[in-house]
Amino acid sequence: MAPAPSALITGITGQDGLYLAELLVAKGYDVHGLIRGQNNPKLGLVRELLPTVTLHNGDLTDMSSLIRALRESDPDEVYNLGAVSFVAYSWEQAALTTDVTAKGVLNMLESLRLHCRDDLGRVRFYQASSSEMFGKVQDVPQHERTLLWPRSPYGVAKVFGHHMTINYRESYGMHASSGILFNHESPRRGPEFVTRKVSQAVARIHLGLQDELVMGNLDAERDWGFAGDYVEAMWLMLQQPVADDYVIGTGETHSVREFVETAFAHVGIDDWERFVRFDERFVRPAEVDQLIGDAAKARDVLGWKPRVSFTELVSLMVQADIEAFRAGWK
Ligand code: NAP
Ligand code: G4F
Repeated sequence: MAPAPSALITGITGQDGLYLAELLVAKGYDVHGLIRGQNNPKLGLVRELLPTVTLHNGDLTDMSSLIRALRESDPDEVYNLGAVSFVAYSWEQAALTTDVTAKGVLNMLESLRLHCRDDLGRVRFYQASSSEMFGKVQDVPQHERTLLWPRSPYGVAKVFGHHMTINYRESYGMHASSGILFNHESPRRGPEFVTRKVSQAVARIHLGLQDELVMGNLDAERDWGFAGDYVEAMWLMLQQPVADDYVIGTGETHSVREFVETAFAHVGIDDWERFVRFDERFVRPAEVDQLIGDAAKARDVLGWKPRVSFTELVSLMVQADIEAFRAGWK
């Protein structure tokens, strides 16, 4: 019998890292994760959800820790999901964002190149690229050949990582793929992102625990999908004989206003405007006005398509938060 394939995931404590690790464990992989910090607050959660996963201490800014994690895990596949991923925060700590989200990709690719030595195609690499790279969009919808025009330090950092991944593929023949993923959400989404901020607030308002929701730009439009669907696309990319880049999105766009309206509708509130207040603090120095992905290549080559609709996504997030807050009362 062939040995179980193995995978190393950076960013295993994040939304996507948890879903991807669960998917790979279910597929029989020997899963390894990189975890940073001397006392990471997510360690308990990872151990509880993923008891069979082996964790390695490391940080994307510390190349020797990456080389060590590769040596210890000896993976067939590496998924580089680790990043400073909150766009608004990237203006406040642009240098840190660059070190982790941009240079961290180079550190990982270079560590992998050294690890693989003379068999550079041996380990397959996935880079978590982002629709934020399209920024001031030059095509509607956006596809793999759309010109990149990032609008935030985060977007600029992701462009670096994206091109570096392509460069290592072209320079060294590495099996390095880049997934250009549009926004994907879930009950595991960090509370700083707009969808979870809204789902938590609506749940709390419904339960009488909060009376207002303070928001920034309600006109921005995003192509929102369910994270559980999107990690399958990551895995499918690394199962292809030839590495490539793929856009992953639903092909639908909705405004933040629509998200808020749909979330309130889930708890039976139609006159939602009375709960929502605007605050300049949440407006960004430069905005990405509209994102909508054309995932035709992923559909045709990978056979991937999203399963969860926009309305289902909003409802499942609000409902999960209602249940979580209720459970907290017990
Ligand atoms: P997330 O929940 O914010 O998770 C980010 C992960 O990166 C966390 O595990 C975090 O670890 C880790 N990390 C941060 N700094 C690190 C460092 N210096 N070294 C190693 N790891 C570090 O993000 P996500 O939503 O799961 O997204 C996963 C990846 O996809 C990210 O690269 C993100 O930029 C990209 N992406 C996300 C979306 C989306 O809509 N979710 C769309 C396109 C691309 P700690 O827990 O220790 O902080
Ligand atoms: O939820 P967001 O913070 O996500 P954003 O900026 O689109 O970035 C996410 O998706 C990217 C893929 O396109 C990822 F690469 C990235 O890592 C991250 O996962 O904000 C969405 C929109 C923005 O236009 C923002 O201005 O919501 C608007 N917004 C309005 N009020 C708000 C708020 N965003 C947040 N976080 N908080 C608000 O109060």
